[in-house]
Amino acid sequence: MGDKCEANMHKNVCDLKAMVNAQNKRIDELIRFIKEGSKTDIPQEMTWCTCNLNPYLECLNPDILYHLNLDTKTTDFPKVFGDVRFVCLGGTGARMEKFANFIISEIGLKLSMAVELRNISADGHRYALFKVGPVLCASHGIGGPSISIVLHELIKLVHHAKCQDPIFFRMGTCGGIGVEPGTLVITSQPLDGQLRPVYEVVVHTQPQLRPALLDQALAKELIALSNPCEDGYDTILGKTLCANDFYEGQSRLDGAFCGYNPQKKMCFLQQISQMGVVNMEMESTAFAALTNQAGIRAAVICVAIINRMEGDQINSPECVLKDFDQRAQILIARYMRKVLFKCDENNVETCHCDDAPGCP
Ligand code: R2B
Repeated sequence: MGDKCEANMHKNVCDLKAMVNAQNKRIDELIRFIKEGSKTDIPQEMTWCTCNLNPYLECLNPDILYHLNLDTKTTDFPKVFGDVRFVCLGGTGARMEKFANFIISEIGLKLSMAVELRNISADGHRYALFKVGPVLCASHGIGGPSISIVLHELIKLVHHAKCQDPIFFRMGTCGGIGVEPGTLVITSQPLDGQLRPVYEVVVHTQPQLRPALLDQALAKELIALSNPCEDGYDTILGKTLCANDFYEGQSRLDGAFCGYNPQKKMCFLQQISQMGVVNMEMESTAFAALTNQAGIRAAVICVAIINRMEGDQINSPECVLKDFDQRAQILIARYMRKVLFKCDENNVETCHCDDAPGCP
């Protein structure tokens, strides 16, 4: 390793230490926010800045994004991915392929781009990745570890590609807490299983708590784009409990094991509901923490497929679940049209969108 690289690294390690101290301060602020509820605003600092990233990245030549089956030697990142404005993640490859096809027509891409739709990461055999114009669509699997891996690589991808202020979305399904199935939930604050607004990463045996913060302005913009009367369903903003498990971690009574009774379960659900938790899923803290660390604006939008106050098993018919699945996609497409074509569909006056399909 050259002297210059070593000196750079030393400086970057100092910067990183300063960043960790700043993050610890922010975690204290956040814990205060959670205790005081909505009396205070969530502290916000959002700027996409590659200076927050791993200082050792610059010394990698090539950088291999192993799980996405991409590397900086054989792919010209700025050329292939430089135009990416939105990175959308969802659990399965099938959902993301469907979303990629949907977005083609929603943002009016030419047919030739649709013909070229292919899973860029197919040979990695882990995640799916599709690119449709300025939109990247990636699958993330289930849980924090799975989404964390793909996010590390997607953040490096947008960094190597020199993307300008990319916005990240996670779309998915969730259990509603006192919320009717079909309701679209936008997360204001993800909480971990201990109800902390953080994502815990164990580094060298030591737990590090990373602030799990999402962009509040983006969440509000998304809510403003919903239209309950026309949509036929509600879109709400609330806290999300992010569990590390689908069964006991979410107080279900239908797992292979269960060490509590129905009263304990209901008591827990009531407790989190009173704290403002409206849904449960399994990726939001990791997603919020990693995007926040990179200074990337991000939002989590999940459709409730069950009201957990009423049961544990998901027994809605396939066609109902399919309809639910589209709801986050529709809202994200509206947001993209607004950004790409300066088109606010709830406010015809501000619409300058000759090319925009479906705009008034
Ligand atoms: C919602 O659904 C999945 C579990 O079935 C998980 O990814 C989540 O967050």
